[in-house]
Amino acid sequence: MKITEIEAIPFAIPYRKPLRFASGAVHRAEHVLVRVHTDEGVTGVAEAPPRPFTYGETQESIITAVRSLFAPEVVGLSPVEREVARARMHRTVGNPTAKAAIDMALWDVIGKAAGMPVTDLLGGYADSMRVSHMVGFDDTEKMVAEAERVRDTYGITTFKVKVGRRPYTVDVEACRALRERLGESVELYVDGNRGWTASESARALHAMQDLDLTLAEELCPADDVLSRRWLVQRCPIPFVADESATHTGEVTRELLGASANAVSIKTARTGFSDSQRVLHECDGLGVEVLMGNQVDGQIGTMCTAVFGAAHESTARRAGELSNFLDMSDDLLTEPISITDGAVRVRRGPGIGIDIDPEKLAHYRQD
Ligand code: MUC
Ligand code: MG
Repeated sequence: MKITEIEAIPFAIPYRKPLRFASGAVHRAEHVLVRVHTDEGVTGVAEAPPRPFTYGETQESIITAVRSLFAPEVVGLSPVEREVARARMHRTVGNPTAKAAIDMALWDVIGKAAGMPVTDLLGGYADSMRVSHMVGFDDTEKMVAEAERVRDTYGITTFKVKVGRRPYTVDVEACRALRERLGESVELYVDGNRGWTASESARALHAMQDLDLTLAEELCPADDVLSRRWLVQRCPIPFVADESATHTGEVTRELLGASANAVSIKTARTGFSDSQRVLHECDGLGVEVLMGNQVDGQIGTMCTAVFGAAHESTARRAGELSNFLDMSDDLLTEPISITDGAVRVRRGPGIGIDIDPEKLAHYRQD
């Protein structure tokens, strides 16, 4: 089987409610659908979400990278030559979500051709993942109301609270209200998206020490090297590297530099192949991981679930799988459902998703 074409299709779906956080906000899912075609009629799909505030990619840059840089290198290969495709794509630096979408679409082709779910090919550890819901910036009352609604509607009991506002006491108040109103039975952790300095972070952690937070993610910039190390040394809970650890080299630097001691894995930026590299690196070092969300749509969310459920250490924690709930629509023929706080992976071949042609025709922008 040979790869004959790689399509990069821009689409835009509005959010019902934008997600706001310290490094930016997402109002519309202006993503890129990547489709890998083969000479045997098997097609693989994945999506690339542009996040300029994290990776510098835009919808236009992803399309150009796929069409002009990567497709010419990958067309003509067999879909199982993933390492060849990877080596060729990595001659170009950056462009993580464009590379990741091609990698995951290749896995989708391989799964479909083999008649097997990709989650089984990756590891087949579990058939579902517990869901963690991200609560973005808002008035405290609205943040509490959203968490209560998500808990009552979907059975979700793990919440990542966005922090990093100034003064830091605004976020402390929101986290305190969430703990008081949701009770002891929910898990709460925080993500600062580099919004605070290390000293603000230390004061915020001190002010929240009685809230039983389980993780602190990217509270201050990793580039503030010494103060970040200072903070991580004093942090009483695992300090998660997310945007500072976007590939194995950065993971090594952050962990060995004592600037983090847990890692967020995002299939949107490391696909399946490089997510496995990051995971195995963390497993080997005895470092905790969690499955993060790049404000993914349902395609990206299913990719995260497929990878997270496949491995023991990613299935241990709840994965961030619910951002799509705030989108007004999506492209799948069979939408993802969250039941009893969990997303099930599908038993069909490949990633387990099909694109609805009418929805794609409606939302595509080219
Ligand atoms: C997250 O975990 O930070 C927001 C910015 C980004 O890069 O990802 C999202 C969620
Ligand atoms: Mg994060």
